Amino acid sequence: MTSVELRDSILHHLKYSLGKDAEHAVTYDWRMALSLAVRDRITDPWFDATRASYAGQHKRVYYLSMEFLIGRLLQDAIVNLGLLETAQSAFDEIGLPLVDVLSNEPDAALGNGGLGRLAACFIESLSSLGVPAMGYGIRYEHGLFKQSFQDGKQIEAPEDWLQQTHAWEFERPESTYHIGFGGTVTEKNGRSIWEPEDGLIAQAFDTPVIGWKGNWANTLRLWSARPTQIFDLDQFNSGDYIAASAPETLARTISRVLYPDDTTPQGKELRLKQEFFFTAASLRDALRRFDTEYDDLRMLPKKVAFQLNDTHPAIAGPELVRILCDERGMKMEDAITTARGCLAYTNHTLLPEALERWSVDLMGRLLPRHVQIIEQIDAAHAKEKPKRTVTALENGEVKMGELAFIMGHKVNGVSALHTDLMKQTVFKDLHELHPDRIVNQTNGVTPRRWVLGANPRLSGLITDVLGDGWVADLEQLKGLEPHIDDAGFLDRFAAAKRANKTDLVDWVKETHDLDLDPDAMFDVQIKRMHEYKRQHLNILEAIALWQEIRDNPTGNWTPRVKIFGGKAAPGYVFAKEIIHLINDVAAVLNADPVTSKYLKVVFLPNYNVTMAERLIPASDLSEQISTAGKEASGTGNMKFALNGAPTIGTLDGANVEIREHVGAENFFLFGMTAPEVDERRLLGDHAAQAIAADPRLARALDAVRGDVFSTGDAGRHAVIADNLSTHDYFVVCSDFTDYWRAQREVDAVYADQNKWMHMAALNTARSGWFSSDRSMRGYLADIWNAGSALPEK
Ligand code: 6GP
Repeated sequence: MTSVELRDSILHHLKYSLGKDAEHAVTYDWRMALSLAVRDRITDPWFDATRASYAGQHKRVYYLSMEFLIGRLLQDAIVNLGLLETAQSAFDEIGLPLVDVLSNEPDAALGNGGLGRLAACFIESLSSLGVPAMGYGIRYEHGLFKQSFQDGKQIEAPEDWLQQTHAWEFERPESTYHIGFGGTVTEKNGRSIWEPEDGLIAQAFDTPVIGWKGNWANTLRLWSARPTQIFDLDQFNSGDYIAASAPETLARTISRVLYPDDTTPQGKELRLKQEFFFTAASLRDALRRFDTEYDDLRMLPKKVAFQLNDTHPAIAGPELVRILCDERGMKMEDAITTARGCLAYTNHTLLPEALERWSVDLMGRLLPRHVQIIEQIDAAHAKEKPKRTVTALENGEVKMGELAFIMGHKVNGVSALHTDLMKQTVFKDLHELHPDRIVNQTNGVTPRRWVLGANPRLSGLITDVLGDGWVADLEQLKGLEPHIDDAGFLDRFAAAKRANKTDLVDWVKETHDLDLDPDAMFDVQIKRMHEYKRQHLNILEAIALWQEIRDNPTGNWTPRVKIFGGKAAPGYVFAKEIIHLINDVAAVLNADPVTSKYLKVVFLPNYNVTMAERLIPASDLSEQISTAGKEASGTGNMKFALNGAPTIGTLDGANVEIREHVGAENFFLFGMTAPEVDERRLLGDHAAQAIAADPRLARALDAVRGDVFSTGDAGRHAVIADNLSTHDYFVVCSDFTDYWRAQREVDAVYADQNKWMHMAALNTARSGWFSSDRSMRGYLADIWNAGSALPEK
């Protein structure tokens, strides 16, 4: 497509789809027109992919996920279609900067963090690999809340991405399913029949997801809830307008808002309804597609794979059994075996509080038949493993992790360490019963969005050296290694980083009126706020460093900017305290005339996918400092390494594998290992011991406890100091001293820019394994037994 053709298509959509004339069009109109013009280019490959999937009778992969943290889609689509330069020239002619148009798009935040972003990377990779696949989720009206700060405290406001038309989606008024709740189960001719009392309609909205080079496109199908009946006309006529629209309001509530909890579920009825709602609709939809092609249900495991993204869709097990058995007449045991053949489960966290459990009372009220079926699943499992069994139903609760495990033919962890820990801890008993069921699939990230799209400068350099094959085959980045010492390579590498940093500096100045020095080290921790991720360890180190610089202001300090970004779940009080502390510390440090040229702290509000795309290419140091054993994998860690930011980190999650790939000498390791953490906790006074042994730590904690960072409100951060000095479950104090040491090592290397850039470049060259294409190939081979529908090249 030429830029003239694209321009004409944009102008056509501006006029005929948006009803605007160019003279009066605002950025929003141009962005919509460009999106529609680009969407047109996706439609043919999308249809072709659908046809090819049917024609080849390929096995289909269905990725069931409560969250898809897709972010902005326009640039991604343009990049994958190879239209970036074309779009650039089209807008040069129109007379508008393309960046302004692209940044007009809202950031679709239909997820909380890692789990949701992973789903988005996976869907893109499946398209790039040409695998017939579909993502199924919920079309939340309101995504993750917007975060702002008032006096340093987090304020939440509703997110509103659907206020504007969503340019990418196609509404499917014909693709609807009735989803029931409640009611009774009756027996007729030996069959159980569930007669729900209430119900609502799930309606599909499709977003095409185009793969690299536009060769294949899959669908992200999101369900929206609507009532079976719009409103009660009698009530309306009698004047009771509110009661008349009650059923509508109730139904729509189901897809109204994303639960803002990351890794800690809330046992709320609405949440269970959301889970059943999207899972049941997705299963029905997939079975309808299967029925158009095959007439033998026993073919199901050969032709259909359902991946459960954590336990949120785990009700898929009993629901699929119910359909096969009650509705399609399969024998219960066959139904269980058939369902298991299709289902697999990914676990994303070992935090005990994160494992979903529903009271049997609640589930029985909403899904009476499913509780019966879960009992039968347990009974069948006990029969299969008569010696010693583990059940999903226990003590009046349904344990969704156990249910997903028992109903999945494979269960996977998301990094090597996490998978091992799964076997030793949460699923120890089940693993002993089914030693072949647990497999590892280390996470990955899509290079299209996280390198090519987000970091055009670095990508340009890589492509100059290697050609563009690396984009679809990220391990080719290894080919950079022999060039690192070529004349000019490191200079170009450093220049790209420097220019990215300058862009960030300009943006921070413009949006937050803060002055940052692009020569300072940009030390970045961006992720959800959680005690296990230990943002408080990071800020304690900043405080200690500040105190030390004040003691010795003429010392040879390496200038640093500590950048934070991340949201706390609205109900997670302690995480919000940490945000407050970081903001208060920032205010004091940044105003200090003596130290601020060496050390600044910035907490950027409303961290989201778009901000990550801006920050990661401009980062020097990646903070991955979770308590060992707690971060299942991490995926931000991979994005930083790929973009040439070495890690300071613990041996946790995928950090372990990143360190193996980039080399121990290119990774700043500190802290206890997972077994050491467990052992340390056995000491009742581990925090007190650590504080007594390290005067720096003691002094930093004193500053937190006192009024150094709480002008006019002395003691407002004492909760944090007290928590850390007493039980300190996440062993912040015990890891502090080694963290401090590793940070000083970072300073020393950074002071030698040649050495630093060498290390940074090696991080890029050796991180190609962390592509989500590699993850997807692993799932295809080890879990789904499926493959690409594209002809081999
Ligand atoms: C996250 C894990 O915390 C993170 O370590 C991992 O990289 C990511 O999943 C993708 O696997 N877990 C969640 O976001 C979550 O909500 C229930 O788990």
